[in-house]
Amino acid sequence: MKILCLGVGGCGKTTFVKQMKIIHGVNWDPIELQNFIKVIRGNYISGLQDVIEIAKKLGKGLKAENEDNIKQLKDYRARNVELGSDQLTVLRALWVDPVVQEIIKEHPEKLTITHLEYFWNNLDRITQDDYSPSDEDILRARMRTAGANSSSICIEKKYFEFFDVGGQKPERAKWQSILEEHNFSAIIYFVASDEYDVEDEEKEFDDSKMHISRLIFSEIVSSGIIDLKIPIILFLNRDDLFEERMKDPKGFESFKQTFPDYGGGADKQQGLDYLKEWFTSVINQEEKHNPVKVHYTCALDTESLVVVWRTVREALLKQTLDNLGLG
Ligand SMILES: Nc1nc2c(ncn2[C@@H]2O[C@H](COP(=O)(O)OP(=O)(O)OP(=O)(O)O)[C@@H](O)[C@H]2O)c(=O)[nH]1
Ligand SMILES: [Mg+2]
Repeated sequence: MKILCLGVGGCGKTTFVKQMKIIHGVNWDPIELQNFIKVIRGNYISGLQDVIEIAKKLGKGLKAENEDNIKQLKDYRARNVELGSDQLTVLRALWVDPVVQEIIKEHPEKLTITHLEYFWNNLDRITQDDYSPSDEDILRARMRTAGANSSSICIEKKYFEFFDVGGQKPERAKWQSILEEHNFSAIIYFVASDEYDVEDEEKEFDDSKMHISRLIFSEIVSSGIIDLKIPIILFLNRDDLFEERMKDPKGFESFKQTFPDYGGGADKQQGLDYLKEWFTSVINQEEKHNPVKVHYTCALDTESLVVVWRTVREALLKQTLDNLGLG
């Protein structure tokens, strides 16, 4: 069974596939582990570079004594720089700057490295010479996917092949040919539910990332390039981050501003139910579209994903039998 994971950048496709490997006992090979170490250490660099950019856009200046540190940080390349004592001195000085802390606390939705604070809280462990990343570190590491990666995982004696594609704009241009080349049994469409008001990073439209995500979802369900029988599963993912934002009065206010007709409260379930309706309303029921099921997910939470995946897998197996007339 080939399953295609789609969704705009940062919505959790790669994290989900990592979870599938963790849940089904696939071991990370030494090369993969080395790569994760590089990615995680690079996340400190790109995460802080990103915070400095956000500060600039918001017109907030860091302390004058950090001017030189900012210059140094600019020259670091996330994929190549070692986190040696010189670099750590620069990073630590910037990290404790009040403006950096303010952005981390007040504008978490603007950060492209979602788990920057988690990594900082684990800095001593992660910078040790004999550091080996835990599953949690691996799940929280952020690296944009380029192209398509396929992972074949044996689940209860059946092979499932997960196709994880890049979701940033230049990557999306490749989706059509991937769809045409392969015979997918199902598509999982991911949405970062917490990103309802996040600006589109590619500045393609004035709309938020979530509006673009819905537009793309609507194109997929009505494009005609997907066999009408292929089930589409919508994951309203990052529901833990969505809950945090709804609990925060500023986050809730912004939700109401983004969706003026929302009549519910500052509640995770009500908010997600609204988003589910909003996304699925693009499906034209008249046209006998692909069956669409919706799940609220947290791709970091292994236990809850075991349950979600079991439901998805059973539905897919049933659908396959139905399509063969054996259901
Ligand atoms: N808290 C939380 N973080 C999540 C969740 N899902 C993904 N993330 C984090 O969000 C970031 C982006 O996730 P990825 O899986 O890399 O996103 P992607 O869809 O593969 O993005 P592209 O490869 O750019 O298309 C990572 O740092 C993940 O750890 C979730 O449900 N909850
Ligand atoms: Mg990815």
